[in-house]
Amino acid sequence: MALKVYGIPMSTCTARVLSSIYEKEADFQIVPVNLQAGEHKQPSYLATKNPFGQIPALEDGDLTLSESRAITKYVATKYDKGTDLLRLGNLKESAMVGVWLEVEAQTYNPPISVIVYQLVILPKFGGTPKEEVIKTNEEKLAKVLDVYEERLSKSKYLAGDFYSLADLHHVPYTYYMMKTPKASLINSRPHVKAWWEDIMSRPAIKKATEGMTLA
Ligand code: GS8
Repeated sequence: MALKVYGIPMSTCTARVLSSIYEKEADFQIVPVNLQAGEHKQPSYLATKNPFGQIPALEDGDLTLSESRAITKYVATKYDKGTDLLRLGNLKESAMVGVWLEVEAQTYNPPISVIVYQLVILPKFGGTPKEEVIKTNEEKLAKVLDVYEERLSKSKYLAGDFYSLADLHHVPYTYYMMKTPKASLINSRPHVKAWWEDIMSRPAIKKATEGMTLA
């Protein structure tokens, strides 16, 4: 039975889920959620998809999941075919994937999601970006990316010399930031830039980002 993804491809967290599904070559269908109409805040969505009223959600038979990063882990674990995203057959490698999954969620995502909100999402809805907020988060992200530059000078990908879910989780927000002048944060660091270009050359990531039309 095909997976059902509730969301919209232009949403960052939906794109994260779609990236993992494409990497695993799994069958799926997307069930669009009309955010403008507030469909994600309706009692039936809250009761059956996500009590926090957000996209994406995943349905696989009688299992319903929310939280994009939990969904990608489920997809990566469930399917043998496609890219080995978790390296579960190798304890040390999978532990390193775990480390960099945490780094993305706890350290990279907080500043980059603010930058993308300010420069991409807010202007789409008529808001004005706050320079001070952008500057603070740019400084934070620059420090994080200095660590990435060092790391990626020693290994091709974050968890080691293999592409993993940890790299994939960076895709959606980085993709939108690369459409802004803050792309310089990536482009000014040669190893980070090469890593990003490598990720973007992957067929699964090309497909997932095709739908990211917000920027
Ligand atoms: C965040 C989901 C989220 O922010 C996850 O799935 O990773 N931690 C969660 N969803 C946003 C769209 S971002 O692509 C959303 O649903 N926004 C509408 C709203 O909050 O009302």
